[in-house]
Amino acid sequence: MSSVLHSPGSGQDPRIATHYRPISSHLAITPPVSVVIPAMNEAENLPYVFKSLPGWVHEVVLVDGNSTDDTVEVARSLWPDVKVVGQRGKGKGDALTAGFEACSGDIIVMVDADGSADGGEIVSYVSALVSGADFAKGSRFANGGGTDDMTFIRKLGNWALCTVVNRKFGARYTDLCYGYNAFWRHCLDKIDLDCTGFEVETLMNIRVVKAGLKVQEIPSHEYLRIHGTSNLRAVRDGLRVLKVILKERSNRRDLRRRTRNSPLLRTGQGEVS
Ligand SMILES: Nc1nc2c(ncn2[C@@H]2O[C@H](COP(=O)(O)OP(=O)(O)O)[C@@H](O)[C@H]2O)c(=O)[nH]1
Ligand SMILES: [Mg+2]
Repeated sequence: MSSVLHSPGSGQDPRIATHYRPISSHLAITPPVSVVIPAMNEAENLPYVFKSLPGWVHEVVLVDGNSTDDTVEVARSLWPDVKVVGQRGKGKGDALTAGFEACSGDIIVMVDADGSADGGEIVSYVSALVSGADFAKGSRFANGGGTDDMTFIRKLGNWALCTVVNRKFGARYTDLCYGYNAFWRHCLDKIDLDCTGFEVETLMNIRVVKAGLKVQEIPSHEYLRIHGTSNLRAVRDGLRVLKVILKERSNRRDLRRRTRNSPLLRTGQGEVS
């Protein structure tokens, strides 16, 4: 559903129509929105995921992690226009990287395929982006957010890692390892993703703050995975996240050292924050 409106008083030639798409009773937008869904053996959960997606999204890109169930067939039957892409390697980070490359929208939303994310929240993410944010970062621990899916150990680990990121990178995040986020496509050039596993969200959250992008947290509720079990292993993946934090920290130190020693950068050209 899309309509053509003229912005009142814009002084624009009325013959140049801008296509606005209503996304709520209060908001109509022009940028096309792509939804990326990484899915590995999620056939049973996909009906819940697709049912909650708003009809106004421009495209849905499903990244299949070599599923051995009917994930791809079910996705195609539920959303006939779904763009199905494969991934080169393994892991959620690898899948998202492939999915982002395949997107044609200006806004990209990441949604898990396990039924834990409510597609009805997409409007809040998109509203934040069209209001000026570069990156709309879901948070289960911001006021109004919540989780039914995290164990005590996962909450503790996420809190500890989030605290380290806030201290080391000057961020003010309330959540770190959460898969529901949205951003303008241009952010991809600044964050240059190069990881394969569940550390992907942490890497994105660190690089957006390092790049000086405008980040807005969106309160989000994470529901229980409906069928199947999580692929995440708290200790193994927690250590991977920690490794990414330390690596990003040391890259930052190297960069500062290089800045101090480089005559070009010392004169203020190509400022490094
Ligand atoms: N394509 C793809 N998707 C994956 C992979 N690993 C996890 N996912 C998907 O990423 C989402 C989050 O994974 P999940 O196992 O629920 O982890 P959790 O949400 O952290 O407990 C789900 O939609 C998974 O199907 C992978 O290697 N490839
Ligand atoms: Mg999950």
